Amino acid sequence: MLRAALIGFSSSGKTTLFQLMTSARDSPRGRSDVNIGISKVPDARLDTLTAMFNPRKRVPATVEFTDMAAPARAGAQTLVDVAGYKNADALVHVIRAFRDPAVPHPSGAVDPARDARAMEDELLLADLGVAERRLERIDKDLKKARSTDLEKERDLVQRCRQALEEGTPLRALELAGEDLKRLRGFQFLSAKPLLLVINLDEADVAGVGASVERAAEQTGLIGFLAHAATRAVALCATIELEIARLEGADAAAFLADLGLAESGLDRVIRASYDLLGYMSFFTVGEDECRAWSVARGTPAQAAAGEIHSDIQRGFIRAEVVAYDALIARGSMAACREHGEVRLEGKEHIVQDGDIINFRFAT
Ligand SMILES: Nc1nc2c(ncn2[C@@H]2O[C@H](COP(=O)(O)OP(=O)(O)O)[C@@H](O)[C@H]2O)c(=O)[nH]1
Ligand SMILES: [Mg+2]
Repeated sequence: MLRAALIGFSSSGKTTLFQLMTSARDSPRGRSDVNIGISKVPDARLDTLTAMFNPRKRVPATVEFTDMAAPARAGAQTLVDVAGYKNADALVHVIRAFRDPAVPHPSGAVDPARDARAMEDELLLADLGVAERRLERIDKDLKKARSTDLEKERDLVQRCRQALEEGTPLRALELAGEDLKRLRGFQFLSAKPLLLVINLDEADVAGVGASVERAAEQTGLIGFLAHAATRAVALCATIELEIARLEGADAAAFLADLGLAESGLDRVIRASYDLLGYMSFFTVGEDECRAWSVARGTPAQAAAGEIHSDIQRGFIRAEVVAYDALIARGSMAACREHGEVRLEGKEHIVQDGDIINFRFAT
């Protein structure tokens, strides 16, 4: 499951957004300052499959959101201590753009671009600390014994340190392959994909809010959209909360009034999903129709592991039908007749929308 952490300065709207996004809520044991909740990934294909198979259960893919008490302003608290950020696949930075004088801004004035930069600086600083500590450790170890592996790691971490010192977030290095693997263990915060949620003023939703570009332009955040592994969504958390309380048809009418095609909830989840290059495959049957999320490029055997480690271990074959083929033929039986159910091996790369039946031995 995809895990996203909400970050942002105090009173930016994190908890409001969290309430909007998630149904379940709880705190890890002994901590009242952390909320963890689950969001369902909206996917019309799952609705279509559910209508086709009429299963007892319909289970969408999910995203986990974490909301924590955060620094009141830049520098007030180091982020690196916060384990929840480190374990996240992506960071969702909630940026205050609403003006409401009844909610004081911790830095005195509303300035979205300043907050975005300040948060980036926090991430860079936290990572710089991690990189420096690691380099000290590596140097010590290299004095004791030579190791080409450690030397490679030193070169990489030095490259990271240099980037951080120059103010470049590690996500901009677009590391791949072995470098990426080496870096994974560090959980560098600035290496994580970043979603900016521009929390607009009520008055701006219907106008600038209808397009992210316009909202980013108006709030001075347009420059950030060009950054690597960075995306933005513009919404007004309090209005979205109102919409979420309405019934389906009323909610749709409210959205249409504002000139919006999709709720903020759906946009945030979709953007997080895209940002990480996630996609869905489906399992179908009378018992349940279910969406599973995996990163693009995931082979069939690893995808099976999303469902159960036994299925991954005992993997024999995957029976795969493309979503469009199933919809065009109308049933699994018809797909079988037309040779559209393929038998794939463990290396087969799962495609978005694949309907898969895993064959496995236990
Ligand atoms: N006017 C307005 N107020 C908001 C909006 N989003 C959040 N707030 C208010 O700002 C205050 C702080 O919000 P909260 O979600 O607790 O911020 P957090 O500290 O980042 O978790 C609350 O009183 C919210 O009701 C918004 O879009 N517009
Ligand atoms: Mg909060």
